[in-house]
Amino acid sequence: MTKLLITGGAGFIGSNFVHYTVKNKPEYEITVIDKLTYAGNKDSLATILDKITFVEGDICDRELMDTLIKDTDIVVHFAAESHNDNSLREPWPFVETNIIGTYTILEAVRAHGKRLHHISTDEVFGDLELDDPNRFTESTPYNPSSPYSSTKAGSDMLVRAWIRSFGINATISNCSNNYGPYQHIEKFIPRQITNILSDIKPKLYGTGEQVRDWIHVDDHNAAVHLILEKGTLGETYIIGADNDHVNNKMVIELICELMGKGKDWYEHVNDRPGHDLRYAMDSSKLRTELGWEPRYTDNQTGMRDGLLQTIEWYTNNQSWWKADKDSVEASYAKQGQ
Ligand code: NAD
Ligand code: TDX
Repeated sequence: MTKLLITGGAGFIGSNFVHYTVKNKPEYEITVIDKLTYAGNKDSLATILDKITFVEGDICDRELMDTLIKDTDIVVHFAAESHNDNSLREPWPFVETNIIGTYTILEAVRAHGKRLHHISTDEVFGDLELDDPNRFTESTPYNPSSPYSSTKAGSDMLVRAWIRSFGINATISNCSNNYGPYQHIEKFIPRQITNILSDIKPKLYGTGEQVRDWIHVDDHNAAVHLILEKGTLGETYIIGADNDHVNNKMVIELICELMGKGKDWYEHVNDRPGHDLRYAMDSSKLRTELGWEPRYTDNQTGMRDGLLQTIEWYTNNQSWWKADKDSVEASYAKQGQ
């Protein structure tokens, strides 16, 4: 058995990764380390808690991370503060977890000679103009806009430096916007689905012309496993499902339609300050070198099947999100959002 330490495994992508690994990769013995911040939820792992070891703790805790990493083979590092809107209200937790937390993991990985895969985002590249046909590649220069994306860029730079200066065995992936089950309802897609389920109109920031290159979380996690199995050490891989023709307005209209509402049953609210316009990812390296393909695709928006599955999950799992709904909406209402 290979020992896998998953940081942030009670969060959205991390918990889906743990489910995916338990189901499809029996060769791994899994330990999750998670601080259980407002974004972490142990209930997301409830059905598989007997198949994993769960440690509640902080990735900034040097002693804890040293002990855990000494006793593992591979670290997959998802833990982060992840929400742009929160980073505009209170940046410090982003600096602490994303930068100091990643540094702490890197030092333990270096001390014990372990393999690391670092999970990152397309937002490190900044944004493109709405009419720019270019896509981000592995060699696009970093140009982050928000406190969130700048701390993710900082964490990627630390990993790159530890690879070059200390020769650690690490890979990095930068993925576009994920959607799927277990995503916190502060985020765009689950916020709108749970709004409709709560009889609240969905909320579109500004004009809704902004483009996010959406990918289903299982497609992201399948790519991460492929990188662990076949990726070249020291390399960065872009992960994206070619949905850069879909803007926020189209997504909100599709959610309204799929949930039986008129396609205009939403309202415009205040825009996000510094709102990135367009993200678009060129994942050819991952596709040609490692043979990855997304499974959630279709001819219309590339999202219909994945959104239907996600809507069904939020409809059938209301106890997972209901308790947070009022406070999330109250906090957005203060910003006119
Ligand atoms: P999330 O906010 O849903 O989950 C983050 C998890 O990390 C939570 O369980 C939280 O409790 C935990 N955590 C936070 N601070 C911690 C700390 N100091 N110590 C230990 N655990 C801590 O985030 P997500 O959307 O699942 O994102 C996971 C990773 O993927 C992040 O690194 C993010 O930057 C990256 N990413 C996210 C997306 C996306 O669309 N959500 C896209 C690309 C990359
Ligand atoms: O209510 C909303 N209405 C709205 O129009 C919310 C919450 C968002 N939006 C817009 C803002 C963005 O253009 O939808 C888009 C997506 O917003 P978020 O879900 O907040 O995601 P984003 O800011 O794009 O960042 C996400 O993808 C990249 C993740 O949160 C990051 O962790 C990841 O790195």
